[in-house]
Amino acid sequence: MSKAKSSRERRVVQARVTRSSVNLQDSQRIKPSASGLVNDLSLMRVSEQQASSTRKGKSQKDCNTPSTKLALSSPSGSSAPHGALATISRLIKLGRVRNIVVVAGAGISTASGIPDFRTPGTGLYANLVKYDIPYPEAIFNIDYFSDNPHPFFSMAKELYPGFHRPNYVHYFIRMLHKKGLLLRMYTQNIDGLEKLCGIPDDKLVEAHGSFATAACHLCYTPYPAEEAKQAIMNDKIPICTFCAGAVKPNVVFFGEDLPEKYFQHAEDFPKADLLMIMGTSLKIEPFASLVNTVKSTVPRLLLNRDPVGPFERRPLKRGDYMELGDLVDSVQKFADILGWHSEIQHLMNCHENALFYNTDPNSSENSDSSETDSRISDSSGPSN
Ligand code: CNA
Repeated sequence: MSKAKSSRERRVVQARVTRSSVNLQDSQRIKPSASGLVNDLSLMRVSEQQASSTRKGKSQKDCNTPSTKLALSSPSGSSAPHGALATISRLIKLGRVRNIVVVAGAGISTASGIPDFRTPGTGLYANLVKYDIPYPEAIFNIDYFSDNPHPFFSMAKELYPGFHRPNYVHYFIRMLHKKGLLLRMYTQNIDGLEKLCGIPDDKLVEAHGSFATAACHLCYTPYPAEEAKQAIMNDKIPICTFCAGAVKPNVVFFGEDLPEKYFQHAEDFPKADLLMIMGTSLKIEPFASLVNTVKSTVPRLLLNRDPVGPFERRPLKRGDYMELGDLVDSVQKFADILGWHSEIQHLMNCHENALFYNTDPNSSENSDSSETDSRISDSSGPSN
């Protein structure tokens, strides 16, 4: 009883920030400081960038647009790459960026075979008939779960870590860490692929929880995660031994408190010198509004199929950049410009092989360079 109570009390004492599907307005960003990265560099003009984004938006499937060709050919060719990725790469190469905060969503995992929520046709929301629920959000609604946990459990069976592999995008983020550039990654994903690709715990905030632990949804009494998984995989409902409520993995539902670690954002975002937003529709609060809490002088780069959140406004805010299209394509292009592509490929191959053969992934990956930590390493400038 006391265990359950103290867990519940902790949740109440901590700021009452709960997950909600309502997207707030693009709130005011923190006041600009006198100097900042945006002012430091001769950044590409916003109008030029938007023209380029609009062109790409119109012909996302056409990989042969002149700007794409130029950016792809330039690392080894004579023309200097231009566009959002080239501008941000320049900042990184100049050593102007050392504390990157990554904000990510389901779009970074679609290349791993996990559907997102909102992509028309393939997203979970478009394929809800099999879960037999009255409206899409019901699957993550705690009251609905209380009445009928089956829809969530049948979706959970597909999302449980172990069935999917991280993709190039995850390893790109891992490379940011390896280069000593990642301050923190804030993910909405519950698939565990960030951890699986080797992003360390202290660099990761799983804002919407994970399957790593489980508890009763009523009294919060902890329950062994592995036992919960076994029950769910066998189409059974894990039952709380204390109050007989249904147990669920500690994935945050609408109306539930976010994990304590999420509140680290209050320190991280003001420290960021680049915000990268990847594969999210920025529709779920309070997470979505985090992107408005970096200093206004800090560049924000959106990598997504379509413009979302503050990137929907026209004209774009100064210092906002976006590369629209498939994430793996965009990230590979980014890695090409940075000169990191083969290093990421190597890291990915070594790590995946080691996981496959069940050996220590870190021994082979770090044979040619050691992993760094941006908070303790000063001298680890980006290499390319
Ligand atoms: P969402 O609302 O489905 O948005 C995903 C965004 O990513 C959309 O804007 C898509 O256009 C974009 N996108 C998808 N695939 C690609 C791609 N290959 N290239 C470029 N862009 C792409 O999902 P959000 O993450 O914004 O919503 C947050 C929810 C989703 C979280 O609470 C998660 O728990 C939940 N979710 C997580 C997973 C997972 O863990 N993998 C899967 C499905 C849903």
